[in-house]
Amino acid sequence: MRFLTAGESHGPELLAIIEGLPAGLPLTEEDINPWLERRQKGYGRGRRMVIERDQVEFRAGVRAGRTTGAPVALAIRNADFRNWVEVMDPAPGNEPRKRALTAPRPGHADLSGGLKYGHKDLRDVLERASARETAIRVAVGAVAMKLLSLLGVEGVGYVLGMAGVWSRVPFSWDLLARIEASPVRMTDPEAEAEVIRRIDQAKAEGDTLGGVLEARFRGLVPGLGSHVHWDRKLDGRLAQMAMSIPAVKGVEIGPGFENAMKRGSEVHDPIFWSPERGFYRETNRAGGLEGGMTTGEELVIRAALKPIATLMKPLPTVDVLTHEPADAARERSDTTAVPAASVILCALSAIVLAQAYLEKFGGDTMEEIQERVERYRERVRAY
Ligand code: EPS
Repeated sequence: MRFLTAGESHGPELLAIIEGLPAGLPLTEEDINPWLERRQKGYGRGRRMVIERDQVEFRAGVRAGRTTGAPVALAIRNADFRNWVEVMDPAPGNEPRKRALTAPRPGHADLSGGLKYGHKDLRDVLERASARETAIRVAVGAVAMKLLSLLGVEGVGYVLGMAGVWSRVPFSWDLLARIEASPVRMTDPEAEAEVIRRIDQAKAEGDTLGGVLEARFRGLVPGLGSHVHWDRKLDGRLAQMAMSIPAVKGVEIGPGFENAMKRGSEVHDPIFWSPERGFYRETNRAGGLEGGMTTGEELVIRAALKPIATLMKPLPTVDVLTHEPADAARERSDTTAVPAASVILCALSAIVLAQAYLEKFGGDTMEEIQERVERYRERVRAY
């Protein structure tokens, strides 16, 4: 399964084409829209999220509530486009550019993208670099989640810490409703209250905030990915996907960085066997991956999100036309998007996991894949 996306933040719509899905995957807009809604939420978002009501539209590959095996094309319209028709017009004209951006924001793609592609209106960079693109990738992730759910896999994304405040309530699958109800997707109500206070404060001061996100999956079979070649290692592929989320600057599997300072005897998860469970672990400090393959324990992937690069109290920069010192551009922006990023991390990780399932179990129909997974589960139980 592979996919591409297209679309600008203020263009007419965002698009994705997914190729390689099996036929017979039940799929409706209602499998996707709740993920889009979740991604839009989160305390600290800006006015743009009031304008948008992200809804997916099927453009190809789905008939009568099921995939046909043909490429699936998805679209999400940008409601804000109506305010940007002239600025985003693909026809020649619009010169000098309206709403041109010439003061690159430190920490954004503006300057590197401008240098690389030779743009002096940095809007040509930022429109595509914008995290708006993650809306359509989350739609692809929701399709992947649907496929995984039919194979017995569940996933969730939440926030471990943000704005300098760590959650002190460890994750449990019993807390899913609490996470969904939390405006910052945290398990800990006390931490949540302090985070909200700090978001209000940062907003008032024209500043932005980052945080640490975690995605978890349970129900995965062992042996997804492979140890045999570098580009088949699942941890590497998950890390690449996580790093592709705008503003992510660090990734770990389970408590990867914490483990690095401990002894092996404190880190590795002893192996047990029982007739009911087969092989299992009582700890999961490996985060569900060994040798680039799933162990069958929960998969835990973490990512560090830097604070958003658009500051209302701007940082110093240099104008790319005049070469004079300037204040960095002040596009409308979020104070923080950490809660949304946790939803994105989960959805995008699901794409990698769905790909790993399709590679291992192949098949042109959903039924074939389900049969193969079931047979493999039996083999693993009997091993
Ligand atoms: C973004 C800037 C803001 C965010 C946007 C990402 O958009 P705008 O400039 O239109 O206010 O709201 O995020 C989204 C639109 C979204 O759907 O997540 C940026 O520059 O990255």
